[in-house]
Amino acid sequence: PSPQHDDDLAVEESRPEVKQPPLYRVLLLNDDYTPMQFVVGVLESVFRMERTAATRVMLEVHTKGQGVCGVFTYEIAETKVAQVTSIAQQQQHPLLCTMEEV
Ligand code: TYC
Repeated sequence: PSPQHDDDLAVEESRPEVKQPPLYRVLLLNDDYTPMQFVVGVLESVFRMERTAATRVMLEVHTKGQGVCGVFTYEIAETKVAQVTSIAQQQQHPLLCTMEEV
């Protein structure tokens, strides 16, 4: 690459080579029907949370309407949303999971 941009200059080598990718929050939304234990299980399996953290996030969603499951790059966030949606649909729960740029 031509040395016209700062990122290409050898004297700037201690700086990151490229910009950080955009990040996305994955959110769970509350509903009246999905069992609490199912939501805790989803947070443990899809988001690799310990039972205590999963229970805390589930209760935050339950009381506040939504909650953050984690922050990821686009493809990882998209995959986790798809995993949650698939598991919920298989079990016929109306659980909704979405993502938004941080
Ligand atoms: N509100 C649900 C209940 O009372 C529990 C629940 C929590 C549902 C979190 C969805 O994302 C959710 N059974």
